[in-house]
Amino acid sequence: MKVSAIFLFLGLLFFGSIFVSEARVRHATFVVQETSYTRLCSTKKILTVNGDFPGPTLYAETGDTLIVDVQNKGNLNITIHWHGVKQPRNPWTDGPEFITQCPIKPGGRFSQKVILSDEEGTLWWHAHSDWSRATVYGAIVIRPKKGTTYPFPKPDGEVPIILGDWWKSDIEEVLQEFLRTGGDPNSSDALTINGQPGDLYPCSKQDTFKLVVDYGKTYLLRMINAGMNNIFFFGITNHTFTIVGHDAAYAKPFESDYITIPPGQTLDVLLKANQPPNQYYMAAKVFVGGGAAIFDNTTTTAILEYRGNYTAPSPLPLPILPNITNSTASQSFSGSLRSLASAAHPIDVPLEISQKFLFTVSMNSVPCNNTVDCTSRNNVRFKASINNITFQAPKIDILEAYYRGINGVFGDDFPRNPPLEFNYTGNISAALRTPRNGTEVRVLPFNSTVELVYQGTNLLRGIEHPMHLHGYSFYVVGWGLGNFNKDEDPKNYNLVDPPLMNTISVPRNGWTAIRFRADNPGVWLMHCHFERHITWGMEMTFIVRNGKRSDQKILSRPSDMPPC
Ligand SMILES: *[C@@H]1O[C@H](CO)[C@@H](O)[C@H](O)[C@H]1NC(C)=O
Ligand SMILES: *[C@@H]1O[C@H](CO)[C@@H](O)[C@H](O)[C@H]1NC(C)=O
Ligand SMILES: *[C@@H]1O[C@H](CO)[C@@H](O)[C@H](O)[C@H]1NC(C)=O
Ligand SMILES: *[C@@H]1O[C@H](CO)[C@@H](O)[C@H](O)[C@H]1NC(C)=O
Ligand SMILES: *[C@@H]1O[C@H](CO)[C@@H](O)[C@H](O)[C@H]1NC(C)=O
Ligand SMILES: *[C@@H]1O[C@H](CO)[C@@H](O)[C@H](O)[C@H]1NC(C)=O
Ligand SMILES: *[C@@H]1O[C@H](CO)[C@@H](O)[C@H](O)[C@H]1NC(C)=O
Ligand SMILES: *[C@@H]1O[C@H](CO)[C@@H](O)[C@H](O)[C@H]1NC(C)=O
Ligand SMILES: *[C@@H]1O[C@H](CO)[C@@H](O)[C@H](O)[C@H]1NC(C)=O
Ligand SMILES: *[C@@H]1O[C@H](CO)[C@@H](O)[C@H](O)[C@H]1NC(C)=O
Ligand SMILES: *[C@@H]1O[C@H](CO)[C@@H](O)[C@H](O)[C@H]1NC(C)=O
Ligand SMILES: *[C@@H]1O[C@H](CO)[C@@H](O)[C@H](O)[C@H]1NC(C)=O
Ligand SMILES: [Cu+2]
Repeated sequence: MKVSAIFLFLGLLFFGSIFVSEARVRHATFVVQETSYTRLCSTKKILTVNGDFPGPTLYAETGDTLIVDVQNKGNLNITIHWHGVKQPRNPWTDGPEFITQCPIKPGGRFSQKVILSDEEGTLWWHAHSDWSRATVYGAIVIRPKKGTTYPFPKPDGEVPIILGDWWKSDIEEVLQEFLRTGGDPNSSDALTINGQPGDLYPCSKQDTFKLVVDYGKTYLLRMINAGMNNIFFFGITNHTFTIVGHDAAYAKPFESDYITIPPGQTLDVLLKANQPPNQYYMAAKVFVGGGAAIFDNTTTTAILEYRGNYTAPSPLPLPILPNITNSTASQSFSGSLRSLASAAHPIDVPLEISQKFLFTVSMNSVPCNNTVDCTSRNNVRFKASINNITFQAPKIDILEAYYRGINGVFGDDFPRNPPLEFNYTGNISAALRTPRNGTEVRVLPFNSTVELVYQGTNLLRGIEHPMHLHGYSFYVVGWGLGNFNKDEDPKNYNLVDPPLMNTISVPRNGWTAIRFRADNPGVWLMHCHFERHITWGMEMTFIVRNGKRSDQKILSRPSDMPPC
């Protein structure tokens, strides 16, 4: 009896690991609604999913499909984006408003298919309409499917650590004021870890996020920067991290006392609980290379608590993080990311390039007539651009217009190169600062191989830009400071183990080169992940054409697409 039961059990394990590896379909319901939350001693209503802040974590295994029934019971138009999910052939439910769909209006709903393929690790979802993503976000955890394993010892525990920010005011009011004045938006009043500011802020001690660990065990921290406008430094007092993944791809492990994480990016980080049992601070603060901009100069904390019998010091010492303007620290961390590039996790970086682009990413200004709001800025409003085009959102989404052949919604002439060559990172004449408006896309043939160099400029002022591409991950093959040199810099590209990312921070007054194969047909947004920059117009769209075979074409349009 006993023996046969054990055999049955082993048999199940055996078959389980060999045969039950087919991708599964999982279902979830997201009800977008207004919910009261108290932070920093005051209560306000925020938009949430299912009443949770941060929102629910979606769990999946590699290759699964999730079907999320999104219901808008809030008071604003909303869309939801699955950040870093490639959605093969399925731009329909990618989420960016007026790019792949019109927003879900209050009372409306949209059943969104989230098709995972080779992503493994940590991704996240967030609103992609107005500034709702300030509170509408959550983690996507993608574990190895049955029969496969992590390329490192299985951690004893895992936890999403989501960095964010909090405004005392309603985020919609912050946005409206920002749109009206044309200046910088108000900075946040607090930074957050898993939705909590932590005990350095008023009225926040008791709800500070706490991670309880056992001495000797290893924990996988699934780090996500869901912040609106800032790159973060993060660390834990007396502990060293081992970085093992980024943007749902595996990394060559390396150690660091701190991490740098731009908005949009994720990092998988192993934490060994190998210090004397005690309480330790986790802390995050912003990194601002650009200097002059308004930013939140506070520190958010959470507590790493070992199980045991001890008296914690009071106050707890903070981790030593690079100071707020330390670009070297930011760049040397990001520059340490490498693909695992092993037999089990090979890379596939395009070597022959068929489509080459140089895109300037710039801060701009336009004349402003409004003497009330603009005088303090010499009568200008801030804007941003890619190749000197400030994106204008269309009234009908680009995907719909493309699919149905509706003319006049977008142009297909997004410039391959900057319209004007100048010393991008030098002292630039103010006369060049005014961009032009446009709703231009760049069409890519199916399966073309793309190299895109982002060139930061010093047009209004130099600043980092965390650039994010929908529908793809890309290899970051090079970066540097100053102007990209098309003859010299490619000689130093890393084509051996470049990191596979969906978001990469272009250094201030520097450049970053990425490569990808355009094998996912669809309409895919590319933009800076600083929310103020996307609002100022730092975005453009790629349309990747269908291939010849039936399995290389965009899937058919879901019948419940939200109407425009
Ligand atoms: C933005 O900050 C200014 C200055 O502190 C304040 O007067 C204003 O009310 C703030 N706006 C919002 C929407 O919070
Ligand atoms: C943390 O490290 C510092 C410096 O090495 C040391 O003085 C301190 O005792 C450590 N804290 C704990 C709780 O071990
Ligand atoms: C940020 O805050 C720290 C600590 O309060 C202070 O020393 C520093 O001068 C501030 N930096 C800026 C740029 O305001
Ligand atoms: C914790 O340690 C203190 C001091 O060493 C001791 O008095 C106490 O009994 C211990 N408590 C437990 C639950 O072990
Ligand atoms: C950061 O480091 C630089 C160089 O050491 C220093 O000039 C600056 O004052 C520091 N800033 C802060 C906020 O500590
Ligand atoms: C910047 O950070 C790096 C790495 O943490 C450190 O070695 C360097 O001294 C820091 N530089 C400044 C100016 O603070
Ligand atoms: C400023 O406003 C005036 C009147 O409203 C208008 O005639 C003028 O063209 C405007 N100038 C600019 C640069 O927009
Ligand atoms: C571009 O401007 C930078 C900063 O002013 C300067 O160092 C550099 O020499 C200039 N490059 C060219 C090619 O003029
Ligand atoms: C951008 O385009 C505008 C309008 O054509 C032009 O005035 C400006 O000089 C251009 N700036 C750059 C950097 O190309
Ligand atoms: C660009 O668009 C903005 C906002 O839609 C508008 O106010 C501005 O006049 C436009 N500029 C040009 C040069 O068309
Ligand atoms: C894409 O192009 C490569 C050559 O660059 C070729 O080997 C591959 O078969 C093509 N893939 C598809 C799906 O057409
Ligand atoms: C919601 O979106 C629709 C377009 O789909 C637009 O007509 C409407 O004005 C928007 N409502 C708000 C409150 O922004
Ligand atoms: Cu930007």
